[in-house]
Amino acid sequence: MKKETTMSDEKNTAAKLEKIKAEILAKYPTKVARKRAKQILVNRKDSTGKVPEVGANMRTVPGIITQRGCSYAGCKGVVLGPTRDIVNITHGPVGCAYYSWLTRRNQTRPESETDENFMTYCFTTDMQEEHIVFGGEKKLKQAIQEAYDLFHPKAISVFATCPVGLIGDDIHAVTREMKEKLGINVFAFSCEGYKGVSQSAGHHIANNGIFTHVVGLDDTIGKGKFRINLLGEYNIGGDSFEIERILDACGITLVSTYSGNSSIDHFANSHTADLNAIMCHRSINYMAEMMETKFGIPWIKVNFIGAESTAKSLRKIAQYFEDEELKARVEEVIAAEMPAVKVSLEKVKPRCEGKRAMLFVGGSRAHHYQDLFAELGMETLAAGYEFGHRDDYEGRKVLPSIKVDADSRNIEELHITPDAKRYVPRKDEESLKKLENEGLAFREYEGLMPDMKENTLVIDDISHFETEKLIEMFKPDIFCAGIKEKYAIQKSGIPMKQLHSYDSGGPYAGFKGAINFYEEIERMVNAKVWSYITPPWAAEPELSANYAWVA
Ligand code: CFM
Repeated sequence: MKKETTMSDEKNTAAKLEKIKAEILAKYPTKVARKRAKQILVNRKDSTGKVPEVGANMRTVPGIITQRGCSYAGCKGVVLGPTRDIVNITHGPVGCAYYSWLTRRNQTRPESETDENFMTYCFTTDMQEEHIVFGGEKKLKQAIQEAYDLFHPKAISVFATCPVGLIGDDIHAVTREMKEKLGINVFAFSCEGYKGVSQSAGHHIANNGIFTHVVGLDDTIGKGKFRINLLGEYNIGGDSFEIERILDACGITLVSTYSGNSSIDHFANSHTADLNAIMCHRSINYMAEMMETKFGIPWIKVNFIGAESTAKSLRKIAQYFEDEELKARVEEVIAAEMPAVKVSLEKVKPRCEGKRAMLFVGGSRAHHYQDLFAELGMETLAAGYEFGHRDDYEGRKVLPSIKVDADSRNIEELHITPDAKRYVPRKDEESLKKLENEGLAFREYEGLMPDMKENTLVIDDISHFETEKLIEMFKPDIFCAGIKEKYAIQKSGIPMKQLHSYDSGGPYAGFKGAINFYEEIERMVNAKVWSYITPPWAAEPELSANYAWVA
């Protein structure tokens, strides 16, 4: 029989979590502990329903092993990486290009045999010491010319790595010159790795660059009565393919996805859509805002992770278009898809119910995947983002109170105004108000914390040490994070699921994706294999080695 939780139980849990937090902080020097204290919170609403303020988007203390990546990774890898027909050149040392080459499992499907796919290539200027000393602009020009001669792409983009910013190569002047010379779209991103405090800065820089150089170049209004863009969906493990299948079945036309399974032509035309549906708020909310201001396209938040969440998101889109036929079609699709979901859940839920998960991923998945675990009857004990901002945790209502620090001020904010000819509000304020009164929220994202159960732990930018501590103290049934954490967690005897690359699995979005996820998690949380492992540090707490010096 399920035990009912009483008020005093909850107080006990809260006190226990505060104690765990204190234990973790006790290991840090005072200054570091003070900073981390703002980033490690017990999730609790006050009497007005407000969640506590979280310290987020702050610099990681040097020496702490963080999960975070860099600005270049966010710009080149995350936002531009999944677009198949732009030649993306990394201007920098070869390592930056090599280690960001196809590591994210984003898939693509060219529409025809003549449609290019450059994603399998690794383009780089391979800077050497002489370019660092004497400048790399000449080398960059040569690289752009060479890429053009070999591939004749529609567009070439250039991404700055740390040394490029340090030596001051003017990559924008080079791309302007080459754009004129070659007659194709050539543009650059000043996304040096050190900009901002994480890959989040790179997302913003990527949004600004695509908006400035690509969006709005093609005004052709395509076919379809219900035309939307899907923002912040990157087709990891084929997620976009599943979402496309569902939207298609509903009769909803996808003008562009940012940027899973996308082409530069989709971006160029995306300002003709009538709605922006945002999956990953963190990486792409800037684009939604700019498109609304310049072209009049409203945006709503959606989530296609989880079968119920998918159904809810489809209903939201149908509600926006205020079309009875579309609403009926969406209900038909949901009704056709749900039986298989139910069959799967009936099979796996009894073996998952009550198990406990921890999720520490990026800037949206630590929230979205809680829905999938909830569908399995599993509890999320602790969660957090690598690089989310306060609005991702607490909701967009806190935006006006976020202090802009020097690191954020470093990232350009574009000042967008309505387009003189092409600004067409898709709905007037009155219709938006009416829809809002009917429960459809525009320009709104509630954040991870209000949705998460109270008396759970929320940790921003979790460190390796904290990860180990959580595992030791809670022994969760599954831990979700990335490749850097994977093996240490498994060696601790806990099943580990990568929620960035999905290991080799997926898709997990949409209805079919949900079934894939249920079945995989059921296998993982019931597999005993990890508990049989004796980690190397249990047998030999300190590894020793001798330095060998060969003269
Ligand atoms: Fe958005 Fe992403 Fe994520 Fe992200 Fe990422 Fe990713 Fe991610 Mo890895 S854009 S914030 S920068 S949903 S690569 S597809 S999985 S950290 S939670």
